[in-house]
Amino acid sequence: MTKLFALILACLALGLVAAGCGDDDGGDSGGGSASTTEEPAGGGAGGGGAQVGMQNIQFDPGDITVKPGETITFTNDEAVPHDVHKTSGPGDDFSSGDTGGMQQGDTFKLTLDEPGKYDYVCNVHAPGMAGSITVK
Ligand SMILES: [Cu+2]
Repeated sequence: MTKLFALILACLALGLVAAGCGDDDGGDSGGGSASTTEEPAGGGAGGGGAQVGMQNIQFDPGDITVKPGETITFTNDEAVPHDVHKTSGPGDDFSSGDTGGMQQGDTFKLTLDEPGKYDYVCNVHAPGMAGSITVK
């Protein structure tokens, strides 16, 4: 009886030790974990969009294609007043405001929801300074 009892005690003890060794010490995993995956810029709504510059009395680029609702930003990159006025295309007219109202550094943001082709000019320099936006 005593031997059996001792054996049972031994088994219990071993079991406890094994269990004790089994507790996972996960604290040592790689330290810094600095591998934060960076999301691509402009993934959010309204981020980025299309850019159209105004320089050398031209829109640059003159013809662009955007998705519906994508923001198009016109920027006057030179010391010559410009503007943006729609000449044809679906929906309501758009414009940057007064003729020649955009000074150097001024921007005009536009979004178009309806698919189609939109033509526009700079009224100061039309017809030579013109461009188009295709929405699809
Ligand atoms: Cu112009």
